[in-house]
Amino acid sequence: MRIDVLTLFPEMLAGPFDHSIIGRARAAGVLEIAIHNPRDYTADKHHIVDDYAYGGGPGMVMKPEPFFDCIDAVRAMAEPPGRVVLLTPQGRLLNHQVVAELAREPRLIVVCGHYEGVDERVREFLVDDEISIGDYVLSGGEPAAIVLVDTVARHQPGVLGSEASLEEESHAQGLLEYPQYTRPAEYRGMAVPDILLSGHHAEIAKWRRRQSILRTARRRPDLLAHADLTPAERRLIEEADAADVDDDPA
Ligand code: 4G0
Repeated sequence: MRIDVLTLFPEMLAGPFDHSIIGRARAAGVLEIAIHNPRDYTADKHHIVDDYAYGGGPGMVMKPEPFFDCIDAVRAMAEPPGRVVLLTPQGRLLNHQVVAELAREPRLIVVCGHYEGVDERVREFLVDDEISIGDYVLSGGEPAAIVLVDTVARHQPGVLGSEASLEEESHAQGLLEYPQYTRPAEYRGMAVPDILLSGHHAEIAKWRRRQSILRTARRRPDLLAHADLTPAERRLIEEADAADVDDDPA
């Protein structure tokens, strides 16, 4: 997969794309990332990328020409043309399903906006998809682009340790993850649950499943609507609700 990112602040993206999951995906050759600055595609002496809003009002609006010209040039660099994704608080909310959908694309062109937004003609005639990473406003789209690229990179085959790890992960199953422990077995009087030290793999799997279900019911009941639970597991939630079992502070 190839991802082209358009940003007026390329320095904000260089570091994050060289490390951790994204760095590994690039090193493995399953993800190619190229960063472009629309300012480099301006023709005027001062390389102006923003202007006052028609009709007045506070704040600057990003001009259309640098985006159209930059995307024309970027499209000519590789095939296929690629879906143009704008990161905006007005987009559809990013979740596991949207990530999986985007990760199947052979190429994405990701646009980071700034100021009060971008000229509406960019959105209407250049952008194919508008995505939001959550219901809050950022100073610019760059942090959202890092989130989008990271999540999409994790879905590329061969990026995570094993193919199974993505499927087992939180949200793929529609459930939150179970609690994890490592050594020591007791630390400052805080013990690891006995079951995890027992070596009974079937019992451990049952305990973890139960923890995932109860934790999801407690913290994110909205996720349970789409979770694949047996009737017995649905009853478990009702019993837990009644008895208030579970020592989760959340
Ligand atoms: C476009 C994304 C870009 C329009 C970008 C702001 C939050 C997100 C930006 C605006 C962003 C998100 C209309 C304010 C840049 N903030 N939630 N800021 N407007 O994904």
